[in-house]
Amino acid sequence: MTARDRALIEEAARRLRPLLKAAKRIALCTHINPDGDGIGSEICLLHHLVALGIETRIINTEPLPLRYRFLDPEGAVEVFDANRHEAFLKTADLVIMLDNSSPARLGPLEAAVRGSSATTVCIDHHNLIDPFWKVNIIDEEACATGELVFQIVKALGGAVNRLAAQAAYVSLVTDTGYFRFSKTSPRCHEAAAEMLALGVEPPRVYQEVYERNSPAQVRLGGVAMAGLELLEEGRLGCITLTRAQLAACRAEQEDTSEIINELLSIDGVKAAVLFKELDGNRVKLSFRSKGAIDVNHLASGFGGGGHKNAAGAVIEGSLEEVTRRVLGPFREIVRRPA
Ligand SMILES: [Mn+2]
Repeated sequence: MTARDRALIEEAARRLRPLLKAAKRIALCTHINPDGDGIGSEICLLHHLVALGIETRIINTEPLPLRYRFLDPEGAVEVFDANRHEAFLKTADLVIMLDNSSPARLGPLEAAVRGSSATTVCIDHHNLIDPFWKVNIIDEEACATGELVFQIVKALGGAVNRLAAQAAYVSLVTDTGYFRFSKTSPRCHEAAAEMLALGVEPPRVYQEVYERNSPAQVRLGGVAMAGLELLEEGRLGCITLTRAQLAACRAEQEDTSEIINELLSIDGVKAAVLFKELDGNRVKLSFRSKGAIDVNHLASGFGGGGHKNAAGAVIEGSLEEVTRRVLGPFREIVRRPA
C-alpha cells in the first residue's frame, strides 16, 4: 500500500474504533441482489465483530446464492423479514452498509434502516457519497469493498482467521474478474497474497464460486451467443435475450453477467451490451467496456450505474424500443476514438 492508501485505512480505523467500542449490537447489510463483494465484506467484518464480543447480524434482502454458501458454514446470513428484524434494526447501535451507498438499493430494508436510531456507516469503493450515512469510508481506488474491510480489520488490530480471509478473497476475485479488471492493483495483489498466507485455497474458491453453474445457465449462454451481433465494425458486441428464450432454457432466474463478460473475449470487441427482457415491460441493460470507454456514464443516463468498465440499468419499455434508445448513444461512444 502507498502512504495515501495507508493513511486512508488508518483514518477509517480511527473513526470506527470508538463506535465499535461503544457498540453492543450491530447490523451489517449490503445492496439488493448481494454479490460476492457485498457478501464477502459482510462475512469478513462479521468475524471481527463477533471476536470483539459484539452481537452482530448480517441482514440481507435475499438468501445467499449457492456459489457463496461455503463462506457461511454456520448460516449466519439472515434474510430480512420485518417481523424478525425491525426491532433489532431499530435499536442497533450501528448499521454498517457495505459495497453500496444508495439507501434505495437497500430494497425492502430501507424503511427499517431509515427508522433506526443507529449510527449509520457506509464502507464502499464506488465514487458516490450519500449524506444518509453518518460515517462514510469510501475509497474509489480499492478493487473491492472487501479489500477495504480486510485492511480496516487489520488496522483495528483484529486477527483475521481463515474464514474471514476467504470471504475477503471472494470479494477481491469476484469484483476484479479474477484479477483482470482495471482496478486490479499492486495493493489488491498484496492483500490477496496476505489472504493466501492466512490459509485461503484458490482452487477451492474457484470451484465454489465459478463451477456452480446450472445446466440452464450454460444452455442460456449457448442461446445468447448464437444470437450475437457485432456492430461498429466489430467493436461493439450486442446480445438480446427475450423472455421466451429465458423460459425455453428454464433460465428466468439465472445470472447473465458471465455471458456479457464473454463478449469481451472476442478479438476487436471494445464494448458490449446485453438486453435482457424482464416482466412488466422492463428491460435490464448490462454494459461492459475496455479501456477509456466509460459505460458508467452511459448507464447513469438511463438511471443506472456501476463502474467505468461495467455498469447496468433497468429501464421501462419493450425490448425493441429500449434497444433503439440505447444503441444510438452506445454506438456513438464506441465510434468516438478513445
Ligand atoms: Mn464491490
